[in-house]
Amino acid sequence: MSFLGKKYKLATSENFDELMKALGVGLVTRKMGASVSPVVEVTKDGDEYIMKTTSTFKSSELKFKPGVEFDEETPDGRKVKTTITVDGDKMSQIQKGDKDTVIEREFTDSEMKAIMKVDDIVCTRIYKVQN
Ligand code: ACD
Repeated sequence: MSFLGKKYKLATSENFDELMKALGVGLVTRKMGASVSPVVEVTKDGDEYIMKTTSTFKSSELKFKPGVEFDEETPDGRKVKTTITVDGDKMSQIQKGDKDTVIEREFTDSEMKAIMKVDDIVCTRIYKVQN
């Protein structure tokens, strides 16, 4: 779990606008969302994980136990039922709502790769460890 406590900052992003469109996100939020480079940090407290995503536009903090469904409000304001599982350095997040979304994250010592899927849209975002 060497990724715990590391800060990963967005470096590259593909198809994020298409993904947001598929989720019904409006133009202004899409433009703002596309313009920021969020920083993701995961920590652990007992058997609970805390995933903080911070940006100048929106930030979020998810507290979860692996495999236990919880209520999440997405950065664009949708209410979804979320389950996150952890397998070594991989995390799989499933958001159930009007549109189901899957976010697969893989952490290494130097980067984190997030693959987000909605309908037939695949968005890939790569984050680099911040020094
Ligand atoms: C990230 C971005 C996380 C994006 C999460 C869900 C995608 C769905 C909709 C995005 C809606 C609006 C975009 C607004 C802000 C983007 C930054 C969000 C930070 C919490 O993990 O890189």
